[in-house]
Amino acid sequence: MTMTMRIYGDPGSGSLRRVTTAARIMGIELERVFVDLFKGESQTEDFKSRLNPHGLTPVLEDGDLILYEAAAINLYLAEKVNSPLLGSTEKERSQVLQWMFWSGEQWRTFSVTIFDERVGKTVMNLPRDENLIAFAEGKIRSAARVLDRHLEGRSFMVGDALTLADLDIAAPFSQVDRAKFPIKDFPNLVAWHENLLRSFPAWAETKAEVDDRMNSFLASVGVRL
Ligand SMILES: N[C@@H](CCC(=O)N[C@@H](CS)C(=O)NCC(=O)O)C(=O)O
Repeated sequence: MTMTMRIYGDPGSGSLRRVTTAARIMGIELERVFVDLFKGESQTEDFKSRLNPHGLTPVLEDGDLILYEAAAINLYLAEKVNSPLLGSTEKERSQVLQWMFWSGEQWRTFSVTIFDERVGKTVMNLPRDENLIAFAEGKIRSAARVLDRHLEGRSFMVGDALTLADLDIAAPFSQVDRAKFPIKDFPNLVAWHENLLRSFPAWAETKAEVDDRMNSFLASVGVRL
C-alpha cells in the first residue's frame, strides 16, 4: 500500500500554492498539514529539525523523503507521473528549468522583499525601508519588461502548453494586490496571467484560498494595506 504524500504549509502562502496547483493539475493527491505561519509554526525547533532547517514552507514528506523548495517539490511530483508540466521535448524541458531557476533568483526574490516590507512590516508595526523597496521595484520592473516582451503573442512561457515555468513566474500574482508589485503596467504579462486564471481552475481555486486566508488574517489583526 502506498502512503499519501504530505504537504506542509499555510494556505496564505504563494509558495504552497505553486505546489497545490501543480498537484491538482497532475491529479496527485496530497494530504495537507496546516502550518500556521502567522503563529510562527515553521520556526519551532521541531519543525526545523524534522522538516526544514530554514524554517520555511512548503515541505513535502513522501515516506522517508523530506523535500523543501516548491520548485524542487514540483519537479519531483511531475517526474513521478511524467507530466507535460515538465515540457514536452528535451529542448522545452531545458527551457522550463531555465525559467524556473531565473524565477527563483531574479524574480520571486525581489517580490518577497517587497512583500516583507509592505505587508510583513505593516503587520509587525515596523518601519519600512523605502530604499530597499525602490531597489526591489527596479529589479522587478526590468525583469517584467523582459517577460512582457517574451509573452508578446504567446499564451505560455515555454511551448504552447502550461508548464512549471508558468506557475513559478506567476507566483508574485498571489500577493500582487496586497504587496503592490509593479507588474500591472505590463499588458502581455497581465494578459498571460488572466489566461492562467481563466484556463486552469486549480490556479483560480488556490488564488481564492490565499486571498481568504490573507484577508481574514489581516482583518483579525486590524491591518488595512
Ligand atoms: N524558496 C522557497 C520559499 C519558501 C518561503 O518563503 N516560504 C514562506 C511562505 S511563502 C514561509 O514559509 N515563511 C515562514 C517564515 O518565514 O517563518 C520556496 O520556493 O519554497
